[in-house]
Amino acid sequence: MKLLPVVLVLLAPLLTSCDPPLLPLDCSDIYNHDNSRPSGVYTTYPIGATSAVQVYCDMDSDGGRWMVFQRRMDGTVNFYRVWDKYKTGFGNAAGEYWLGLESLYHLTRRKKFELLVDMEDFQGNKTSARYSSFSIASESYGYRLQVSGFRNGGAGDSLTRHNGNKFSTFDRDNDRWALGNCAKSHVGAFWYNSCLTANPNGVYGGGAQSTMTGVGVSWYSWKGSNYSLKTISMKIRPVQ
Ligand SMILES: [Ca+2]
Repeated sequence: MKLLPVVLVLLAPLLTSCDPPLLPLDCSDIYNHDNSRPSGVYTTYPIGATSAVQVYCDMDSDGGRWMVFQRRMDGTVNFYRVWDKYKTGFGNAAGEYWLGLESLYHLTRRKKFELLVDMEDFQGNKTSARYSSFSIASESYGYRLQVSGFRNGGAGDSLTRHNGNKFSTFDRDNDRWALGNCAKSHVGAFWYNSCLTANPNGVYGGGAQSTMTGVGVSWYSWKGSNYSLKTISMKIRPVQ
């Protein structure tokens, strides 16, 4: 009867030495390990130990812990890309980038996430939209989007219309427009319906565009279909 505590005490150092090294899945894991970490670029492992990927963590907005999976800010990265690039990701975590659908799928499969979309126009006005639930399906289901629970931060809701749609690129037409390809006609890649109320991966260009209708970086419920935003970022964090 007296042996058990002794055995546990002897085993304790062994058990703790078996703890795996910290391999954060997302920005929330980084924050929870050390909540003094500032916003910036961090290495995460959304798919597993061999899948190190650089991401931008927003540790400031509304309590922080946000993992950015999409960001436009200066037009330096081309977002008109093929399916395989949207699957694996591209760009630079310190600037414009797309994390990758495969990483997003593995993240949202493991935990329940909420979504924040931050945006800014060329006059310096900033606003946002928030969704209490965000996940995507696997590639065999076209990375179908599940988004719900809209809460207005001033930008209005331009994403609920995309709920339930598969992802489409110019070389992979999964949209609901039978007569054409939304990714081609709107020069982007997204969970297109037939076709869109938001085009975060559209063509980067300055503000109001009279000659580039519907192809800019848009969020219809805030600035309409012909205004291409200065910045937009889509970020997720686990629901606590
Ligand atoms: Ca189509």
